Amino acid sequence: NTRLFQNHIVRKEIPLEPIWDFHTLNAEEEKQEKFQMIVPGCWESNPKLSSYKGKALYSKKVFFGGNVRLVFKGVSHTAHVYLDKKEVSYHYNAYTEFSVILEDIPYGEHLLEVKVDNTFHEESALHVRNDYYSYGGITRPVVMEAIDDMFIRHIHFIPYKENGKWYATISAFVNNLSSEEKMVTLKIKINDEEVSFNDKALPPHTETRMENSYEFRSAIPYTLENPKLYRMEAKLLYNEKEVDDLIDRVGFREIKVSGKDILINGEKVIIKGVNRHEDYAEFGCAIPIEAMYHDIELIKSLGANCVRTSHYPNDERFLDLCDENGILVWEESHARGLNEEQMRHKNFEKQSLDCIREMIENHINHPCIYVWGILNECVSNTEFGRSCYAKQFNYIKRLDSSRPVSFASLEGNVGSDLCLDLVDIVSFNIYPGWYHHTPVKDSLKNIKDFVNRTGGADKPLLISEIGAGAIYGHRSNNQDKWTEEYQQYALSEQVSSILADEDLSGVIIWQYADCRVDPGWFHGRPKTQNNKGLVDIYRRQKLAYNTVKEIFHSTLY
Ligand code: ADA
Repeated sequence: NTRLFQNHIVRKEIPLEPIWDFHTLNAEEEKQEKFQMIVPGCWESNPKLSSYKGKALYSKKVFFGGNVRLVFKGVSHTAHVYLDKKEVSYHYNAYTEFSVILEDIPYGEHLLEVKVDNTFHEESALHVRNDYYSYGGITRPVVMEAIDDMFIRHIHFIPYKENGKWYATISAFVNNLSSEEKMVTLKIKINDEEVSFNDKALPPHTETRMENSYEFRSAIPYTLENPKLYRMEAKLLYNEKEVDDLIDRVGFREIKVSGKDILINGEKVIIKGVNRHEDYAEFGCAIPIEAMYHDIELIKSLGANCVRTSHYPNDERFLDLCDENGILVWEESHARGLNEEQMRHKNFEKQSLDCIREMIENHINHPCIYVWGILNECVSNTEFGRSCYAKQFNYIKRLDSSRPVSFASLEGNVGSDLCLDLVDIVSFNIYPGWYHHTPVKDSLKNIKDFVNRTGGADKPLLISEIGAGAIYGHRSNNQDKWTEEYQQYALSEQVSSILADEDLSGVIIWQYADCRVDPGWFHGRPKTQNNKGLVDIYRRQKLAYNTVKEIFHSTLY
């Protein structure tokens, strides 16, 4: 399943069994060794391929015909899709969904193939050797759906409050694949209220957008304490017959910033969060739902109210879990630590904007998402860098102006950052007590003094990363780095200083769990992992987990 609830009653799914044929490919793209591979999954989960960087071919015979929508929730990280040996789709980036419409396919057996590449090839601007691992494979779910000539691609729902009443702007994106104009009616039901777009003409071979705002009288707001979700069911009718449907979940809540506060439904919230990579011991980035759920339980038990999806959009099932559990999500477009030369890569702009569009178009309805983030620790202190940040923020606001935007700036940019006027929330990643020994309070003062002299003054200020490394089980009382004791001490200082500072809107700890990193980082990353997790890659709790838990639980809000 791609989601944690039923998405269709009318539209039918064509089952795809999870085991695919799989071949590694050589440089000439000739088939090499054969395996069977589970989808979704990372090929690194196969002991023979645990460090395989290269190309591979997934193949599967499927019986179907007619019009079909084939959806890939994530292929890591470059994909070419073929039907009966003909290329039907290309997609770059592991962390966003893409789909292809196959029209008028004759009924019978067809060969579906996906060529996957996880190398840092020259077309790749965002997947580069980094402080996390770019896994290989069809790493998120795949679905095949039989569709009519007319189908609903998205229903976007943006709630807002006016004069004490709840409204929502609903935008529907409906496609007509046929060569004739079609008159349709779209009915959207939320709880016991129904709204509709009646007798709309869909021109041939195009997507039609319909939009309107409605009042919802019986709406119960979505809060962190009571994350009330509503089922939103859209049905498309042609000649009074139901030809397609789409079911999603929505919530009534508003995120605003006012002065230095972040407000949810008008109430100030203090962020107590964790950064999370999608990485879990032997599963790599293809985390099974049971393990995702375990993360949610550990994060809730920590007393955290936020996850930052560092540094890319997440599997939508994890967002579904956050929606259900009232956990705020800073969802981030893909990029980490790119220098100016990397940002001048010929594909950087297109790949970044594609990632932003795919993230927002697919995730806009999640009430848990309270910030759209971009470009973690990239060059926000040069004119060229600023032009990239500005372009991406403009693009986000065009796609969704209902949420604040931010980016995590580098501690080294205190004094030189040029982009703080572009955001709604100012955020800095800092490592006092780890990479340097300025006392935490002095580090915070330096940031505040600087921010107050920029376009970021009078905006909420978040510490989007802070932390220290520890190797699970490495215990000693000598206060040496990499011991669990030292990490516990450092985090206790860091987190309590931030939460005691009334000028700050909160903290997002680096990081929830240890993660694998690119081998090029081995020298500062024992075990080739980023060891700053509160839990290790198997989710075993380090001493710091309990210390942070105590601090989070004793901080109100
Ligand atoms: C940065 C970066 C993280 C991680 C962290 C660290 O702030 O955003 O991805 O690399 O530093 O562990 O040093």
